[in-house]
Amino acid sequence: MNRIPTRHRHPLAQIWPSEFAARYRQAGYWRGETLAGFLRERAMQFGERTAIVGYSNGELIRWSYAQLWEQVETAAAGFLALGLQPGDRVVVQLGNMPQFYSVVFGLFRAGLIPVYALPAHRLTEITHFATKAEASAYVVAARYEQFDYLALAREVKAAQPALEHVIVVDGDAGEFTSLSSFRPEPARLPTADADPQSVAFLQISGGSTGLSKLIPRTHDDYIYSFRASNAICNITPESVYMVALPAAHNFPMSSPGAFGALYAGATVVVSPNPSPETAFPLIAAERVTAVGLVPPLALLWAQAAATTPHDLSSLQVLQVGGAKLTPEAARRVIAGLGCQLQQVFGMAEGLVNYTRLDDPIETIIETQGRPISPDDEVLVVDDQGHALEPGQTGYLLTRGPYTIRAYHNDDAANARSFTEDGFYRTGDVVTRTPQGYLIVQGRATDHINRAGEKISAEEVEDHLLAHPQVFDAAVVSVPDTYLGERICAFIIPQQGEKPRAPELKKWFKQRNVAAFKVPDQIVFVDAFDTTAVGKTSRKELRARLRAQLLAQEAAENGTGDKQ
Ligand code: OOB
Repeated sequence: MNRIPTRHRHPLAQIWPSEFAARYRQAGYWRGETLAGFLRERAMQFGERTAIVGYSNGELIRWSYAQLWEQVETAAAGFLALGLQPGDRVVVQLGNMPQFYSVVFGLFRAGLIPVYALPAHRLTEITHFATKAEASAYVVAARYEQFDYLALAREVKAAQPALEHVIVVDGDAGEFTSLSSFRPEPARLPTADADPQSVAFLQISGGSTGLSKLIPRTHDDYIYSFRASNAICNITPESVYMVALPAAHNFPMSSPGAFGALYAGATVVVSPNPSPETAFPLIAAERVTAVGLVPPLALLWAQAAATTPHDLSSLQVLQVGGAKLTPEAARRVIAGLGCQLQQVFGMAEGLVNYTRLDDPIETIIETQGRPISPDDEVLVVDDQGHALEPGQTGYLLTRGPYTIRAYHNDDAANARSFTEDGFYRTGDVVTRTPQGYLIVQGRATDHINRAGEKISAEEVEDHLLAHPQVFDAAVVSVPDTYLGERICAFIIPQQGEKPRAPELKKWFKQRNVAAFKVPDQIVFVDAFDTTAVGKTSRKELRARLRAQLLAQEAAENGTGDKQ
């Protein structure tokens, strides 16, 4: 047995000081519900209503609440029959398919802990999550978007032997376990629900330094965030919510997302990908009422809506978040789709801000909304950590009833990311209006927000530095018309050698990392000009290179994106 014995694992916990926990319970935010518990209740309440619609192996599947719950219980029993023990962590890497929900709720039902990976992640990331979370199992689809996950699973298993089981949700499972081999065995299932204060799953952060950190969220805090989101976003049993972004992202999961929709007894429609070609016919056929998108997709949809033959008139609310939607883009989205726009500024660590549906149009266009909860504490501070007045711009810190106090198993990140009194340093630079709305101006940390996907500059640099022909590398974000930001790598080649840009891009594939981390633009330089005496920090260097590039592009009259 390679399994990491329970007693040797890092304990999972997310702990708020007792006076805060008492206040959040007193205020009715934390109600002692669990993720599996609420779905069981909905199955009893809404048995025959449609819970989930989506494609699996090219076939449209439609599950009622009762059927979804049956799938959940079968999955739970199957995981436990493999020998997995409550508390074991399971890396889940599934695309947008109905089984995403039967698997994760099945894990909740069994007391197992999903660790969410994205379909784009590759060996490097999956091994990191599996190692960091001390995972015992890995759930994949055989193929998704032309990629062979069985081959990846073999590599992951070789790299991380403690990961004992691979479960394949559809297609040929090869030497691994097929989800369809799971049988309902009610006797195996725990009779008691999980502790509502316990950690339900590990979400991944859009790491600003190095590899992603793991975010432990509890049943109580997460359920509060989507229950309160439902009220703000007007999600009712009649709503039809579409998941168009990757299902494992916090935004389409809980803001209010699929979990909010299921909590409300609404219908979740899972679009296999976010392209208008795929999503528009589903919107028309299922009468979708709400969907969340990142800004580049919202602009694409607004453009495609002008000529589409599909009837999009059921759409009531288009939520846009994950990256900054400029006022100009907001106007274009409203004009193109003709439905209500809602800006969403959130983070997997917790805090979520929404513009309200009845806000004045200027607020909806110009701001990224205000927090969900009256108990979300928001501080905007200067370099010295002093609180600033409304209207001034500074660093956003926050704590509250659904914002974590610590990452999992990462003392260094925790020391950096949280103040002594438990505020999370979001890394975002914002202005708060006198009405308490936030306007995102930029960020303090060096990551690239590429179409909503957060990429650590340091992580990309590390991959480049591993290349034999690279002497030094600095990676920066550059404004991009389509992506919002793109990844630009400045490279000093080794003496006498000059790698070609396409080769460097291929290098990332060889390194087995997600394709969204590959630099979009590569600029070769002879040296980094260190004008200051002594060693310049990476942060300053990146800022200077970025400024030089922007100045140069402006001088060339912004002739569009470069390769
Ligand atoms: C969402 O979550 P993450 O964890 O992928 O990324 C969080 C970061 C924020 O700190 C901020 O830098 C950026 O993404 N961000 C925005 C934004 N929404 C997120 N920046 C500007 N404007 C916005 N509207 O991205 C996320 C989680 C839940 C709901 C929505 C988004």
